[in-house]
Amino acid sequence: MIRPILIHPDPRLKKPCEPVAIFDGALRKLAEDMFETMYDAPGIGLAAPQIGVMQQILVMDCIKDGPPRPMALVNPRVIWASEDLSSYEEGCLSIPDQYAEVRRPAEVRVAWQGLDGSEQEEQFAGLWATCVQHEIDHLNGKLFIDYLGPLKRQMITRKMEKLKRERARQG
Ligand code: K1U
Ligand code: ZN
Repeated sequence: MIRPILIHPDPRLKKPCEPVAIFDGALRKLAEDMFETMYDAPGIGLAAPQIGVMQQILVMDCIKDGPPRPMALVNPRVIWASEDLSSYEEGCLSIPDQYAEVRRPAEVRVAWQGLDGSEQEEQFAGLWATCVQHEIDHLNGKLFIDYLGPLKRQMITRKMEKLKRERARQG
């Protein structure tokens, strides 16, 4: 089921999420809906608060060409980050059509739980590293525009307020 994606500003996009404690069919259905919503958008990642679910789960698939690699990360945490940084022009499904350069660690090692509760660990580089950090930020109530200066952030926020007013009028 494709779920509606929340658009900034929304208080749910600013709040930290709760850790997942129960690994059951409802969690697997949530992940399934998140993959469907992400691929439909289309996007390369999606975090649960973007669909209004305040739990620590994210999905991503950064393969552009070739067979897909859908990944679902529950309770993810960065356990190591490289000192060297890389810059990428990020976008966000909750901030449509707005892009900005963000500098983040070029490589990160992330630990998480699978949908069955099993412990997992992997090192990410390139677009995967950028995406997993962007999605973990969502779980902590942080958006990529929080890395920008106040003027740029305010300009984007005003555009999003206008977009939401227009969408509400259209019904
Ligand atoms: O979390 C999100 O809002 C999803 C976001 C992830 C992301 C993009 C770029 C850098 C870091 C994280 C997106 O997927 S925006 C859409 C996008 O980047 C894209 C869409 C279609 C094809 C390729 C990329
Ligand atoms: Zn985002």
